[in-house]
Formats: sequence, structure tokens, C-alpha cells
Amino acid sequence: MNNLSIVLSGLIVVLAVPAGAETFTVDRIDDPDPASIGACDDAIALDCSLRKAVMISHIVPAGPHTVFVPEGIYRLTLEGSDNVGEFGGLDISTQVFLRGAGDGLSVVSVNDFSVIDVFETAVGVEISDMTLRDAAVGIRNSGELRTDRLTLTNHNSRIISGGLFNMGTLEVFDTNIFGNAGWGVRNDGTLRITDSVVAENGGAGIRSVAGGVLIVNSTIASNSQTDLGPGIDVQESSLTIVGSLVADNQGSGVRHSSSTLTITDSTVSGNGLAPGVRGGGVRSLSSSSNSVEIVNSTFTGNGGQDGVIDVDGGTLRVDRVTIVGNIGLNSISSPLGTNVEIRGSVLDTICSGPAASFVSLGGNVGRFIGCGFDLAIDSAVIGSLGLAPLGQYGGTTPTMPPLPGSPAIDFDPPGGCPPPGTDQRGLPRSAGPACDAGAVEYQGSGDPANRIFADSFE
Ligand SMILES: [Ca+2]
Ligand SMILES: [Ca+2]
Repeated sequence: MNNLSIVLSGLIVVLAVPAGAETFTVDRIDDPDPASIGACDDAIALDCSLRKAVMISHIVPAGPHTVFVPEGIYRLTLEGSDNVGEFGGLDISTQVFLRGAGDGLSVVSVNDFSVIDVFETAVGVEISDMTLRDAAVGIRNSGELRTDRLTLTNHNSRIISGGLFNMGTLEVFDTNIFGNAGWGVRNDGTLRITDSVVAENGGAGIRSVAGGVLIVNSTIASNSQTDLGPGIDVQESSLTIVGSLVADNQGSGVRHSSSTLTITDSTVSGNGLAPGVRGGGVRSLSSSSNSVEIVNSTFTGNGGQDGVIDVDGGTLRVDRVTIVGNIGLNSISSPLGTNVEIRGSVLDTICSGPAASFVSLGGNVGRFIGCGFDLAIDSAVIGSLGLAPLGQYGGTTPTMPPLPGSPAIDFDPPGGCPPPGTDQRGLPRSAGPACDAGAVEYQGSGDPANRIFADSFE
């Protein structure tokens, strides 16, 4: 049958199912010798362990097949090591969809290197709606994999990775990676993380040593609990962070070297408070090939003995960024060799050089000293900057909007309001007569930030 009809709320829905695609439903939680049971026939009870179902999904012709894992705790107990899933963790070497009944409902645990190995030959694999725990590594991927609604926790490797070890192409959606002994994610391939949380891991939340990483609408928080490392640690690979929160990691929020780093519409807060951290929010290690661009973002509560944003070589562009309320001495530290360009930003501490060049494009507001601010086009402020405390004022990340009377409001850089046409929250720029300095554009009386005044009258 090539079409599957199901009745949903009285409507008959016809789902297109590829020719030959079958679903194998697991019907026992234990892990017997797969040769000792049947072949996952829905009409026969207790003939389908999780291990057997995955093996059969590779043997039955056509496909791609689905393995459905109902609610339960599945312990894979057959010890040994192979690449065909007869022992240890599960092995996937072709396109398979592995689906549970829900994150936290279908739980798979194994005392082996990884719960699931996805090999290079496996393209278009999907693993969703389950919790994977208790191995050295949750999933090792060398193929092309998408995860959805997963939890990866309590994996114990401190030297390879904890939750995910990617050497192929990995798309992570709505996945929680927390409480692993080492790094939450290690990447040597192509990695995209969307709508996910990487938190409370013993090492860096994400460590990438090759390839590229894109992080969208995600939270990378409270990592490096045992190694004092950064929240995100990237070497020789590009990193793009959009609409995300990088918070309360022991080392720098982001540490990288010899690579392109772009941070947009994001908040970096409370990182790098451990002793000896040089850049609390961002630390770019010494390299003339660093290329750092930070736009529409908020840095607050970060430490850093050198600075909040510490870029050692290459180029740094800061545009519409709020760098206020940090513990680190300097907003920006730019040792010899860094070309710095800054526009439309709000800062409350000094800038430390020397830089190879430090160019203000104007529209900067704050209590700044040093570097190349130009009081003809920038505004030195002695009193309050008039920003709201870090909080949820719309958008996907916490921000610090200017409040009525803030000198950041309508302080346009020369030439008017540059793109992007929205602020960190996704709200329009400009609002009112001109564009504001900093990550957030005050929206007038309708701005969500006004509620902190309303609250004070309650
Ligand atoms: Ca059965
Ligand atoms: Ca404005």
C-alpha cells in the first residue's frame, strides 16, 4: 500500500508514503539476542526489540523504513562492538527514521561508546521524539542526520564529546543537550542548531575544530562546569550565531581562532567570570585571519581581565551593539594588529588599545574613553544611559531597551539609519524621528520596556 489513510478529528487524511516504506513497531523493552526472536510483525507479540527493529529496517528492501519506539525505558544490554548493531549501541548505515513517542517518554540507555552510530552511507536519517542517555556519546554522526525533539543527557565522555559528535552533516532542531560530562556537542563537519538548548555540560557547550557551525534561536548556557572553558569553542571553522542567548558559561561566551565569527540579534551575558578569562563575552585568539562581526546584539554581566570583546588580530566590526553593565574592564580590547570599526553602539566602559586602526563611524553613545571615538559624531555621556535591566521585552532573547529619556534614543549616526531595518527584537528601525544607538530601538509608548514603569506603580 503506497498511501496511508488515517482518521483525524473526523477528517480522512491521506499521507503519501514512499513505495515499500514500512514501519516496524518495537514491542518489548528488553534486549534479547536478535536471532532468538521474530521479525517485527505487528500481528505477533514480543517479536520486536529496538535492536531487532533497527536491524530489520536495514534488511527489508526498498524503504526508507521507520522504526517506532513506543513509550518506555529501553536498556541495550548486549555487550560487544560491531558496525551492524548486533552488540552495544545501535548502528545506522542507510536511510532510516527512528521515532519515539516523545522526548522523555521513549528513553534509550546503553553502556557503550554511543547510543547510536550513524555511518557515512546513511543519508537523510531522522531521529526524533526520544531521550538518549548513559553512553560515552549520545549520537556519533558521520552521515547526514536531522534530530528533532530529542534529549541527550548523562553521557560520560570527557575527551571526545558528550551529547553529539558530528563528523558529517547534522541538523539539530528542538533538542536539549544537557548534563553531559564533557562537551555538549563536538563538530568536525557541518552543524546547524535551531530552537535548541545546550546547557550545564562539563565542558564547552559546543566545540568545533573543522567545518562550520550555525546557531539559530538557541540557548548555550551554564556550560564548562568542570573545565572553565568557553560556552562555544571554535577553531579553524566558521561560526554564525543568530537570535540566540549565550549565558553564564564559565569561560568566555565564545572563543575562536583563525575563523569568521558573526553574532547577530543575540545576547551574550554572564560569561567569563572565572579567573584568568581574557575576553568575557568574545575572545578571539591571536590570528591575522580573525574576522569578527557583531550586529544588533547585547553584551552584559560578562567578565574578562582584558575586555568583554577581546579580539587579538584581524578585523572586528561592531554595529548597533549594547555593551553595558559588564564586570570586564574594557568594552572592547583590541591588541596590536586588530582593525576595529564601530558604529551606533552603546558602551559604558573604556576601550583599550592599541589597535592597528580604530575607526568610529559615529552614532556611538556612552561613557567611553580611549581608542578612536570622535566627539563630533559620537556622544560622550556622563550621567545615566537610561537602559532597562536585562529582561524579556519581545523577540527571542533578553535585551536592555532604552527607556524614555535615554541618550541612546534617536542618536543617529551620520548618514541616517543604516540597515538592518529591525532591532535585536525584530522590531522596526527606525521608530520615532531617528534611529537609536544600541541593539534595541525604543518603540515609543507601546514598547514592552515601558512595563517596568507600569510595574513600579503596582
Ligand atoms: Ca510485533
Ligand atoms: Ca528612534
